[in-house]
Parts: sequence; structure tokens; C-alpha cells
Amino acid sequence: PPADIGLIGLAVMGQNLILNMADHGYTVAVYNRTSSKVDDFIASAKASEPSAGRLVGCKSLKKFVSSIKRPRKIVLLVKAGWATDATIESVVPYLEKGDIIIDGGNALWTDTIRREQELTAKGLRFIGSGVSGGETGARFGPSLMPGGSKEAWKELEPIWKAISAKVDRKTGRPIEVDTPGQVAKGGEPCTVHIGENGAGHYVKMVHNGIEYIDMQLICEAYMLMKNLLGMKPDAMSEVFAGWNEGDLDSYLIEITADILQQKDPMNKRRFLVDSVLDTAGQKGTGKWTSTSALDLGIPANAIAEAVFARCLSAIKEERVSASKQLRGPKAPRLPMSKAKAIEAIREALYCSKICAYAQGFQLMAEAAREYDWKLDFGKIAKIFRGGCIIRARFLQKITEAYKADRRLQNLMLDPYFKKALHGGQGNWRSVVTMATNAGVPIPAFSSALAYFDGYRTAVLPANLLQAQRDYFGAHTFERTDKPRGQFFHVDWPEPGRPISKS
Ligand code: 2AM
Repeated sequence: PPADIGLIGLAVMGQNLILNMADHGYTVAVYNRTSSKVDDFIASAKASEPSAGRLVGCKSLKKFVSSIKRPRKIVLLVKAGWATDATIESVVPYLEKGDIIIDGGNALWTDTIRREQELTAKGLRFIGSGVSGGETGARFGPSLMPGGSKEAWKELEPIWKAISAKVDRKTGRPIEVDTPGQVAKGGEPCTVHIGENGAGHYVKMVHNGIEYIDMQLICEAYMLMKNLLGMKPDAMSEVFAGWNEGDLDSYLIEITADILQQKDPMNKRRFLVDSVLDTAGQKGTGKWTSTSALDLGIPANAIAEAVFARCLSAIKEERVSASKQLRGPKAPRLPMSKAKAIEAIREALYCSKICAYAQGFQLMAEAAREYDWKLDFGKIAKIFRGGCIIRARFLQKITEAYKADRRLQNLMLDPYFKKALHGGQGNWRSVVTMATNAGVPIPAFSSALAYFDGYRTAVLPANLLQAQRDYFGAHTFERTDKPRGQFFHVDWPEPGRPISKS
């Protein structure tokens, strides 16, 4: 029988997504540039996968394309960038009007906008879909963020809904699936049409930026417990497990609790985390998010800090050398009990997390204006609830916030989050103070706090800044006592002379 859908690219994500589609009853045509991987994949699927019978291995693009039902749906999971362009170029000659290419890689959204234009001009259709959840997500239910025309989405929708993660319709909690051949019954699919052209990839990118800061915040909480409170990994694991029962309930907190209790298989007397080198890698989506924030003029400082924190971690040798040359403060006495400090860290983490998400959503809002996308933030938060790395109970609150007010100006202004910030800021400030006094670096906690304080400050020192700009560059300034849009200049340093208006 003809295949329902085709997929090109047999790296980890591609293989898992194929098996996921097959488990949901779809016949999948499979192709890879290096064709030996097709044989290997089909052979290993036959050995262990209940749905292997639904796979159609193809060693030529011609056979691959001709084995798919029209209008064809072809998913690409190849390396982002020029490899994606090369793959599109290779397959297009075999396609017919109305066929749909779906890029499931981590493409830069501007590339997706360009590709959609180019393919539309050729009578083809193109969807750029974020796929989140790593290997396990792809296999048993990812969060899927498709962008493209509505009518192209209509064709893909049934399959995307079938293979996406599901959350319980009442509780919003992810429905666990972890066995080949098993599928979730019922539940709300974690996919929705995000918007036109590059919207899906943009939202996926911001999701990753949020993931960076979410992880960094957890790492700072860990560092505070380790360096300030002298706690051992197993004790911290219990703290994180406890946190996972409350507002902070999330995949990342859960895996952190798990990680911290693991013993080192190469040295059973140690915890594995203590044997892992403290230099972080990155693939670029956090950087893209921060660059986009700079381009759009949106203060996403905490997200950018999370990227810089990884950069700082990467210069290990320099830090080791500096640690012998630059002294910090003498460790002060802890101003509160250990138990109180742990609770303070929890609140600091929660408040910082609210700010970080506020920044991510502000960024999406600005991009929507820039690219003319109609983003529904309630729905976006909804599909983040399952499948993806940032899945968390917290997202239900974001969904509710945007449901209550579709035009919410900033997440921090929602009554629930406002209350959390008001209630938590005392402890948040104590934690930042304690860490600063002790010389423990917490860039994410403190930049999130700076965002909160900056955002709620009616008069910032930018009056002085404008005066400086006018002084040295005649850049002009607006006045507090005149309507916006009128610009003034004086001849510094002699402002006694008549003021000029431009
Ligand atoms: P390969 O197995 O032939 O290398 C992840 O690297 C996936 O992207 C793999 O399936 C890989 O195919 C594919 N890929 C990488 N570069 C490519 C290119 N220039 N053209 C086509 N596929 C490519």
C-alpha cells in the first residue's frame, strides 16, 4: 500500500519519529542520503519494533517519492542549515503540485520564511515544525510546533495530533507512554497551528531559550545549596524531589533530583555529578533567542545570561587559573537557618522562573508584531505542557493567565503570578544578597530580579542617559512636561542658552 507519509533523515530524531508514526498506524516511507542506513534501520526495526511492518525502506529518492500518497507529506529531519537546503533541492524535482515538505529540524526561522516562499512559488507547500522532547519525545510523543499555511496544516494535522504528546484534559498532566507499540488513549494533543511561515520554528527557538534559563536557574539553586549550605548531592536530590511536588513540578526538576542521586559507575564512592566536568556545550538556539531579543529590542536579559553562563563555564582553564589569583569575600555567616535558606532558594527559583518565562513570551509577542503572526500564547503554553523539555505544572498557570486575558501585557501582571512575585520577593532578595555577599555567582537569579525591579520602576535613570547623549552627540531628548514626540536640544555645558526644539 502507498505510504501515508515519508521521512528523510535517519539520525536519532528521524528514526524515533518514524517509529512513533508507525505505532500510530501510519505507513511511513523512509529515505536517507547514506542509503546503507536505510537497510540498517529497517533491519533493526524488524528485530524489535511491533510496527516495523509499516515501514517502507527506500534506497532512491525516486522510489521514495513515488511510494507516498498524494498530496505527499515529506518530513525532513536532517541537519539544520545548508543540509536542509540541499535535501530540499534534491527532492523537489520528483514532487508534484500541492505536495508538502515538513522541516522538523531546528531551523532558523528566517530560513523557514525563505524556504516557504521559494517552495510556494513552485506550487509546493512547506511547513516548518518545531519538534521538542529529544529522543524520547520523538519516539513516544513530542511537543510539535508547526508553522505554515492553514491549508497545508489541515493535511498534516491528523498525523501530527496522533503522534504528539498528550496531556490529561482535566489535570493538564502529561500522559506517560514509554513502550513501543503503545499509544495514549484520549488526552489533549500537544500540537497546534502556531502561525504562518516561520512562526513554528520561532516559537521552538524561544522554547529552547527558555529551556536554557530554566536549566541555569536550577543549576544556580544547586550551586547555592552546595557552596553556601555545604549540602551533598543525595541531600540535594531529596530537596529537588520535594520541590517537584509543588509549584516547581517539572521535567527538569524531576531529572535533576534523579541525576543528583546517581553514583559514579567508575567510582562507586562518588556521586556521578561530581565527576562531570563543569564546561557546558551549546548548539545555538539559546544564542539565536538572545540575538533575536537584541534585534527586536526586547529585554530578555535572563535568557541571555543563561547563554553567557555557558560561555563562562566553557573557559575552564582560565577560571582555574583566575581562582588562584582573584580573591572573593570572606565567607559570611549564614543569616538564616539551613531549612529557611532552602525554602528561600525555592522561592527565588520560582520568582526567577516567572521572569524568565515573561521574557520569552514578551519576545514572541514582539516577533509576532514584526512578522505579522497571530500567536495565541494560551495555546502555546498549552502545547508546552507535554512532550517537551520545559514541560511543567507552571505552564497550566500560563495557559490560564492568557485565557483570562488574551492581551495580557506581561506575564508578571497576571494576578496569580503577581501574587507569587509579591509573596516571594523577600526571600528572592535574601538569596541574591546572601550569594552576592558570599561571592557565589548567580547570574540568572540576579538578572531576573533586575528585570523585575526594572520593569516595575516608573522612573529609570535613562533621563541622565538621554542628557549624556544630547551632551556629546546632540541626540536630543523628550521632556517630562511636554507630549511625547517633541525633541529638544540644549547647548551643553551652557544650558542657560535658549533651548532648541526639533
Ligand atoms: P547521512 O546519514 O547521509 O549523513 C543528520 O546528520 C542527518 O542529516 C543524517 O540523516 C544525514 O544524512 C543528514 N544530512 C546531513 N547533511 C546532509 C546533506 N548535505 N544532504 C542530505 N542529508 C544530509
